Amino acid sequence: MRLSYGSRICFVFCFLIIGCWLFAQPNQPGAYGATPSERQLLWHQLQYYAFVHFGPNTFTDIEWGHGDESPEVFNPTGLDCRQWARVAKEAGMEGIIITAKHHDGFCLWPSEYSTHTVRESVWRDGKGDVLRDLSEACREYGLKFGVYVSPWDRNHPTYGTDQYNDVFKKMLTEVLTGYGEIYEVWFDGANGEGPNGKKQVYDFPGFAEVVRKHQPNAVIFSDGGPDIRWIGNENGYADEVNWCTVRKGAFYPGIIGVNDQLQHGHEGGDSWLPAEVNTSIRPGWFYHKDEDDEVKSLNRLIDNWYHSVGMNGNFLLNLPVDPRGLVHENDVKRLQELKDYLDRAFSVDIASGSTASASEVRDPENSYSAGNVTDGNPETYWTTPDDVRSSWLEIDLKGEEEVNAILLREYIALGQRVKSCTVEAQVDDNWVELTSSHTIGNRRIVKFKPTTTSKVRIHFTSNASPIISDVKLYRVPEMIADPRLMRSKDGVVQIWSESPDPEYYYTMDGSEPDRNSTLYEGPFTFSQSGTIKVRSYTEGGARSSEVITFDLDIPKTSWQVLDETEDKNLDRIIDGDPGTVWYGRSDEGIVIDLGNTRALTGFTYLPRQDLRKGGNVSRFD
Ligand code: FUL
Repeated sequence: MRLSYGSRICFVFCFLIIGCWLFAQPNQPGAYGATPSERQLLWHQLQYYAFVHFGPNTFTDIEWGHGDESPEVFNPTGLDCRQWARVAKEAGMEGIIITAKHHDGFCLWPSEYSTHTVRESVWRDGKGDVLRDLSEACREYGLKFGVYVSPWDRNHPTYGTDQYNDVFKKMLTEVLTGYGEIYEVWFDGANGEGPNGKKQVYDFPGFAEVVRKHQPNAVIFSDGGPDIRWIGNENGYADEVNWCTVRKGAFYPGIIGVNDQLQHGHEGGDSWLPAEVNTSIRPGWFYHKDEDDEVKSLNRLIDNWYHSVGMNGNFLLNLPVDPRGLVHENDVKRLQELKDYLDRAFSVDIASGSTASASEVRDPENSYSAGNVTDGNPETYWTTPDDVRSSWLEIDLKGEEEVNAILLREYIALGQRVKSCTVEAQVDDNWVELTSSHTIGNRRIVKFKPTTTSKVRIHFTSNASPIISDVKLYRVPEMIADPRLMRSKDGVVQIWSESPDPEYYYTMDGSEPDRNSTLYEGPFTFSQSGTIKVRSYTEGGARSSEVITFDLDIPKTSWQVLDETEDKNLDRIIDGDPGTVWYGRSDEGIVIDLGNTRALTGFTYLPRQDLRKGGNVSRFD
């Protein structure tokens, strides 16, 4: 074969570039175990983006539409996707994923393959298209655009037959080809009955092929990937052990009973499948007016941030758009408070540019020195010879600084290696332990007690030589913990919090408490239904927490759990104490005698709180 002159020039040029690169990176460490794909690496550069749940449920005030709602219920009075994008951008978010179709089957775009869409609604005389508006707004505000498309469809007449998989692929094709670049496709594993009472056997490999064909750079999310996995809970909590690796085939969309494994991943797993951490800013995914004062507190969102972005995950925070078609003012306010906290916490890296040394350096003549971890460049890294499994890095701040948080990053393009680490500071010539942690992965942020020091040392235990690209140190603001409240079975209310010695002021008439409200002086009896709002004050009133609202329903004074199983712990489910737990077998019923006849319209239950996972009821009668 004879190459043209142009091709030869091109060939020589490529050869030179590769040669220079190899020369610049001699003795480069090899990859360890599973590594991320290009599209996963792009996703790892993100941290925080919005989920938007919007559709007929927004207007019918329910979470799961039945699919038989009239399309006319969908009628936002002032839909403004530019407001959503502006709010997300100002909150520091990097993208928006919209429920293009939820389980009720209603399409937010005028799909040719359904008669249950915006086209059939009265909104904008059936000429509107939410995906068009939102994709354009995202482009205008420099945000990424993603789509949630529910395979479960309680409206489509073909659901439950082979034909439906083709219908779904065609719908997907419309979404993936009509609205520009899409960065993430979110597949919900939920699989219930359709209008004909049948369930669907989903063709997930076929759905993924459609995504790859039309949006090759988009990552596909589901419980089991193929690109991004669910974290195993909807509360917004990853765990200290969070491997990006999993055993091939261990997870698939809709899998149940493995939430614990989803949360932790598998050490040494042969597939790269990192976790996305999702939760809603309110209790529900969709908007409900009666949740306007149940927007998660700033403390709670900060906690979610440290347990997602700070625990090797990306944070997907849901904003339930309201019936006007806007992100509600209360949610906007909270998002701005979170942004303000994050700016105050992370805009100054105290370790930036400081010198660093290490127990060992791979090939000291070349570019793997300890100083790479403080140069602010995530593409440079410190590493050791191949056989090192236990090592340390020391950061010299050149002068005393007060620090209370550390950020660590592994160079994950070459695999996830660190199993655990311990952080120490030199205080009065002694090394004192500040904190310890398990896995690192793409990003780990750990808070510790404010400490004044000039030297910080991190010890690593790893499954292969450690490769660390970043170490940053911060002085993050300390928050006043949210007040907590509990009413015992006999109606006695107690208020407490994790902050030392605050004063609590409360109201029972729905007004916002301040220091003129009732001071909490100890447990008191509250034996009716109603709302108690509490705010804590510290430093003689100079600093205060947010107001936390507690809705207390029917008092349980006359309740009794009928103990048919001799299980002494049954009383724990009505003792009002969120810290006590009752475990039942999944087929066991519980009988509660309310002591008198009452008209009931619903019930709530509180799953186990301490593990931040598990304990959820999946079915009940
Ligand atoms: C779940 C759905 O059933 C909820 O409605 C919501 O969309 C959540 C994000 O995923 O599986």
